[in-house]
Amino acid sequence: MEQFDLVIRNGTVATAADIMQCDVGIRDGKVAMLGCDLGPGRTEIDAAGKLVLPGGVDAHCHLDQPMEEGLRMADDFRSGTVSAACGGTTTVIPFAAQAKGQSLRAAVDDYHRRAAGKAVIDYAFHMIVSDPTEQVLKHELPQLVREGYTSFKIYMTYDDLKLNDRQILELLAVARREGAMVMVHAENADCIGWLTEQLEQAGLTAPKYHASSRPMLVEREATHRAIALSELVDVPILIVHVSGKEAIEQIRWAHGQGLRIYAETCPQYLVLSADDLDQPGYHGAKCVCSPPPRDKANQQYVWDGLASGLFTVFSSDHAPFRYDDPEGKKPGGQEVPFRYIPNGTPGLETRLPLLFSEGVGRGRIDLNRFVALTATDPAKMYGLYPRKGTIAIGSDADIAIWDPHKQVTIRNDMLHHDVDYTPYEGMQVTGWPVITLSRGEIVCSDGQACGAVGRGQFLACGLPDPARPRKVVVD
Ligand code: DUC
Ligand code: ZN
Ligand code: ZN
Repeated sequence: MEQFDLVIRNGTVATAADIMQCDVGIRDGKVAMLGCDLGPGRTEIDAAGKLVLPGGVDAHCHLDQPMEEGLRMADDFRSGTVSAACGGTTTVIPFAAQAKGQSLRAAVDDYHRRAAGKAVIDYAFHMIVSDPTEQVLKHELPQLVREGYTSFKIYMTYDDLKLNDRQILELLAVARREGAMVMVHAENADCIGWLTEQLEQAGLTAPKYHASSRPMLVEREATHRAIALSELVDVPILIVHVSGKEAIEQIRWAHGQGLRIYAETCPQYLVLSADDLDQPGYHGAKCVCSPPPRDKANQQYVWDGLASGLFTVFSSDHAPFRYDDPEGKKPGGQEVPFRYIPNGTPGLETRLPLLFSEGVGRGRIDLNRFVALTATDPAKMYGLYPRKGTIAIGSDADIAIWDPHKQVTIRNDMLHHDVDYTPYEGMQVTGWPVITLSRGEIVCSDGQACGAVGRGQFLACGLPDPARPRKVVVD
C-alpha cells in the first residue's frame, strides 16, 4: 500500500452533508482516502478534538483592483491571499474590473499580471462589466466565458460602473446563452444621488450620513428591478451583499414565484450596524460600505435567511482601504464628506471565524450549513465544485483544521491584511482555524503564514451549477 504524503488523524470531518469521525489521507495534493485507521503518511497531523472542514471559498473580495486616481486598495494578491489563508479560506474569487472604454479582455489580462507570482492559495476571477459595447456582448464576453471566466458582476449604482436597464437586459441575454452567472449590485443610483445632494445642502456630510444616503428602500427597489429583469430574460442571477429585511422580502417573493434568484450576504450585515458609522470623530469612515450596515432587526432577518436557505453564499466583500491614508479613507489626507470616502470594509480573515462563532457557536446555523454557505455552495455557484468546496476523494486537499474552542479577541495586529484597522477590533470569538492546507501543503499554522508566495494557481471555472446540465455524464 502506497504511503500518503499526509494523514490528518482523529479529527471530526464535516462537509455540507455529513459529519464523520475519520482520517483523511492526502496524496499529490488531493484527498486520496477517507477512513478509519488509515496507513502511514510521510507527515501526520493529529486533529483530535479538532474540526476538519473544507477550506473556505471567498467568492466576493476585492484585491488590487485598479482605482480612480488618488485611491489604492491596500491588499494585493500576496497580502490578500495570506490573510485569507490564515482565516481558513483556500480559494478567493476577486474581480477583473473593466473600466469604461477598456476592452474586457484587456481588463482580464491586466488582472492576471497583477496576480502573477503573488498568491499563496488558488484563485479564480469574476469580471466586472461596466462598458457592454457590441464587441463585448458579441465577442469578448462569450469567448471569456468559454475560457473559464464564467461569472460577472454588474452595478446598478456608482457613476463609473452603473448600467441602465437596457444594458442589463443585453448582458443577461448573453449570460443566458453562455450559461454564465450574473452577480448584481442592487442599489438605485438616482435615489442615492438625489439624497446625497439633499444631505450635502443641509450640511450633513459626516460618515454616518453615508447610511442616510442609502436607506433600505434604495436597495429594495433595485433588488426588485433586478429580479424583474432576470424574469424577463429567464436567466438566474445572484444578488450580492444583501443587507436586510426589505431586500430579503423581494428575494423571498421571487422564490415564491419560482424564479431562480440566488443571494449572498456578508459578515458586516450580521455584526455591524449603522451606529458603527457614527463613531467619534471620523472613525465611522472605517465602516462605510455599500449597502451600509443596518440595525439589529435587520441583522436578525439576515440570520434567518442564512438558516432558512434563502442565502446560498456567504462572502467577505473584502474591500481594503487603509484608514489613516491619503490613498484610503482620507483621500488626499483629508477627512472628506461621505460621498468621497472609498466604500468597503476589510474582512477576508475574519469572515469564517465570525460566522462560526456567532452562527454555529450560538446555535443559529449548524455546522453543515456553515460549510455549505462558506465553501460548498460558492464552489458550485461558480463552477469550481467538486475540485473545491468539499472534502471528498479526488477533491483538492484544501482543508482548514479548526479548534472549535479557541477563544480569540480580534485585534488588527494579529491579522495578515495590509489594512490598518479591522471593524471587528475587540470582538471575542470562539473557534479559529489553526492549520490551513492548500492542495495538501500547510499555508498557515497557528497564525503563522507559511505558504510560498506564488504557489497559488489560477482556476478556470466551469459553468455555474444553476446553468449545468442535470444529467451526470460518465465516460
Ligand atoms: N461596496 C461595493 O459594491 N464594493 C466594494 C465595497 C463596497 O462597500
Ligand atoms: Zn457591490
Ligand atoms: Zn464588492
